[in-house]
Amino acid sequence: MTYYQHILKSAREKHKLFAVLIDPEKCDSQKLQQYVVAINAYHPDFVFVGGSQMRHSAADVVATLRNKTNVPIVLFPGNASQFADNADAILLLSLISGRNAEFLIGQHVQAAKALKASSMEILPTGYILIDGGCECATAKVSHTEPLSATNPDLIVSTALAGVQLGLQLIYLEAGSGAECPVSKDVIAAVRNEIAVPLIVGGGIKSHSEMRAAYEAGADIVVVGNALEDNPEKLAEFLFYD
Ligand code: 1GP
Repeated sequence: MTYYQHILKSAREKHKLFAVLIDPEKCDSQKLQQYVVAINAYHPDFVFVGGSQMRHSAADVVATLRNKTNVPIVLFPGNASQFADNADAILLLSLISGRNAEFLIGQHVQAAKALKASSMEILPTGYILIDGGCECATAKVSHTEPLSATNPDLIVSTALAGVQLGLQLIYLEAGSGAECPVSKDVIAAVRNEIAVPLIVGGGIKSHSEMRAAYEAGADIVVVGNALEDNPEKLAEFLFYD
């Protein structure tokens, strides 16, 4: 079964998935070891590796995770220079909330041949940046404006257009470290109109915020910042009821 088939099957069966986001830029070898211990103890469904401001490739982090864990590793690259060919899959993000051609198609052209030569599964993803209450790195780096959280109509139309273009996943992103995660209303409005799996991330700091996202219709929740100081906090997301 491919990773996409697994995601589709889980979504159909309402088995919610959880991804830990590791930003190589913020993660030295000691911190990575702490992540390894927590991942092996609590078994998240995926580890996403990437970040919008990474100056280096993610290959070293991916290699360490591959040696020390069995978790599926998905690249979450901010641009073509972050490409690494040793992950299991890649979220090939097109920033469809913005109008910067570089992040809609430009970086993808740069990475296309290397991606074809790799054996990674490609997950074409419509990436929608939504105002999370503070200026986020993705907006800065991509020189795009997030969509207003108070205009669910535009967010829904953007997600619909992404699906109509053939994108297989929609990622609602409030921005790493967002003050306000994507609201239940926005998630539910998008969920109501699209059938492809829905990823939600940005500013999710607690089990209750995670659960709210799932209840509104998220299939995969992504948490990064909330685990950075203490990866053991993964237990609070995955083993709490
Ligand atoms: C960011 O959606 C992810 O791209 C995760 O955000 O770091 O705020 O959890 P946080």
